[in-house]
Amino acid sequence: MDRERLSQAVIQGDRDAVRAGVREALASGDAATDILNSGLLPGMDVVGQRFGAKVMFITDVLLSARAMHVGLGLLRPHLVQARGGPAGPRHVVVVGTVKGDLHDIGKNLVVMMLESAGFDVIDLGTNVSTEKFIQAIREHRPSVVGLSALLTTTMRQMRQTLEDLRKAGVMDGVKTMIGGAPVTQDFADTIGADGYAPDAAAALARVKELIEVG
Ligand code: B1M
Repeated sequence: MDRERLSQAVIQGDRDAVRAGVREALASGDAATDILNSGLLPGMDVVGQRFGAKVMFITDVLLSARAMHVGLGLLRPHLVQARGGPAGPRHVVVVGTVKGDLHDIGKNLVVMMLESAGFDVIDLGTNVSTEKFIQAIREHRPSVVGLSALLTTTMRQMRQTLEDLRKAGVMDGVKTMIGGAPVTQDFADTIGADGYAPDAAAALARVKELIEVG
């Protein structure tokens, strides 16, 4: 299946076609990153535009998101293949989508990217309360905590979560990174996050930098 048809399968929320398309592309030796970047993600971009323009509705978007999950699930082992990781001590990264926000496709890509570089990732999922972050930080002692948000409303929650984490006194030696479509470097500076990344590849680079700086 060519990339255009794979994008169409995501747009139409056709899980079977996405499954078949990704399998076919992998079987013919295509790189997982290429299938992701030129097939699945452009489809999701169109979904976002059509949803914004009110020509697609929430139920359609859900179907597309589920189809996307099927595709990512198949690509996951290939994207995470390089696991082996940086020399020296293993670093833990705790990641979650903040409270009130259910978007996880981008966060999951960030998780895959970090795992592929050998980080131990504790993925708290979506709609993550501050208490859950605190518990995970106490339990796993991460080097970095990553927050994702896709809604302008939950960007505010990011600020709140960071404030609450600092107040809870669990952030000694723990860096913070934020990301998600509406998030910017300016916003990260405003709320005092240590890092910001616009995409999954940049997220990996940023985590490495944050750990090196110490
Ligand atoms: Co939602 N949604 N949605 N949605 N949705 C958006 C975000 C929206 C922009 C659509 C639109 O209007 N055009 C809009 C937000 C508007 C705004 O806030 N200004 C919106 C809305 C309004 C809503 C609801 C409120 C709709 C409603 O109920 N009326 C509702 C909210 C639910 C909630 O969260 N409480 C809602 C629901 C949903 C679904 C559940 C149907 C579904 C999510 C399913 C899921 O994730 N499991 C969904 C989807 C799929 C989208 C769009 C179409 C696609 C998002 C996506 O997956 N993109 C989205 C439109 C858009 O963004 N253009 C939209 C692909 C993904 C790979 O990109 O997530 O940006 P992204 O991740 C990137 C980077 O941002 C970055 O790296 C990733 C990979 O490169 N990144 C990080 C992400 N997290 C990072 C963390 C990092 C670093 C980088 O460090 C920790």
